[in-house]
Amino acid sequence: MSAGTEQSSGGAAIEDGTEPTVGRRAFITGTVAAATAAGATAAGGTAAAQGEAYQGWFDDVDNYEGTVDYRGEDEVTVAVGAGDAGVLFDPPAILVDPGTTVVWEWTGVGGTHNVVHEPGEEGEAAFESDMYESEGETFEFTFDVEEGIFPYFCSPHRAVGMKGAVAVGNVDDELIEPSGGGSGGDGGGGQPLTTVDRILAGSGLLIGVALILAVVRPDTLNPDRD
Ligand SMILES: [Cu+2]
Repeated sequence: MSAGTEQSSGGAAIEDGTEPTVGRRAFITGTVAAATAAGATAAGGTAAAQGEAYQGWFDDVDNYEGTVDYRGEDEVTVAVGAGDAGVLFDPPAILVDPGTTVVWEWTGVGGTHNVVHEPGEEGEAAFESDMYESEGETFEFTFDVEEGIFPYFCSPHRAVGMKGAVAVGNVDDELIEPSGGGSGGDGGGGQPLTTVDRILAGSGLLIGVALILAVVRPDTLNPDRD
């Protein structure tokens, strides 16, 4: 697996420290290198997981994190023109039951969009919408198949990653719970902080700073200790 090759760079940094003054500097360098290697390994693992179900289709899609599981619903809505620039589908990857109708609804952001099935080498597109720009326009398609994955894209914005996929039946991917319709999801989030909250938050920050200072202070790494 690739994890092994990622980690080797950390070891090399320590082995290079052949001078007599190795002590503290080598230790710190080694720690930083190990942390970096761990981060690189984690990122690599995520990328590998994404490729399997959709064969790389989502590699350049900014808002893809997994497949939102809408099984049990007769009708599912996907936004056309999401994200800051309005050039994303949201959610980009969904899982539905056979016979479910997917409704793409235009947000009015990002210019003109369409929804076009990418059939790969197997043949004709199963669905292709007209071009729309205005908020509230819709296009729908009912997936009357037992199983399958239907990648699709927006023609004007395919090159910037405006791509999605509908999986029917099941999919080999990380499944995400639907967020619940977008209204009132996180109730208390907008309330202002009380004074007590601020003091608690402030002291937490101070403790964090104190811990960092304690770690960095030279006498905590005293080479004469033994
Ligand atoms: Cu578009």
